[in-house]
Amino acid sequence: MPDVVLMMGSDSDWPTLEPVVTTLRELGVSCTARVLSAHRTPDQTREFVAESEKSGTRVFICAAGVAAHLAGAVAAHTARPVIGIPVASGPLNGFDALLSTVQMPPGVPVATVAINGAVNAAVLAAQILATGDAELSKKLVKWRAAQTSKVLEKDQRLQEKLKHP
Ligand code: RP5
Repeated sequence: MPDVVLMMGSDSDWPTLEPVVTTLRELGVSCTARVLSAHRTPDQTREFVAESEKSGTRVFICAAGVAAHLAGAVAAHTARPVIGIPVASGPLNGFDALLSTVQMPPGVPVATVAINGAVNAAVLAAQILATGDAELSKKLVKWRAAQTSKVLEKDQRLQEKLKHP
């Protein structure tokens, strides 16, 4: 089993979550993705968490919309870090999922990123793994430096536009 597993409540969440996989791949972190729901497939969800933990998964990323209990349900079954992504689906645009994901009782944490925060979930997972992996730590520093360069280039382009309107 890869270091990171991404679990999502529905395949309708996938377009929002694809950047989790692309970002982890950019960083060279092994990952897989599954559709498993806390409400619709509770037994399979519990079994998958136990199986993943046994075979070496180190971080779980769980994403769901509306009454989003997937991350909390997974956190109830593992002591490995769980990152929650509230997904904006349904009439409340993710506010419901945000509260369902973030408001965990003391003792069962879910590290919740922003609504639809796929990239940050991937980066956070990599940062957790990098605490024990010097190579990955270097890759993360490079990835952040590339991000800095992109912003500086954008600023440069804006300055040029302002000079020559
Ligand atoms: C949640 O319900 C899923 O995570 C998804 O965001 C939402 C809608 O699911 P579908 O009806 O599209 O399967 O459990």
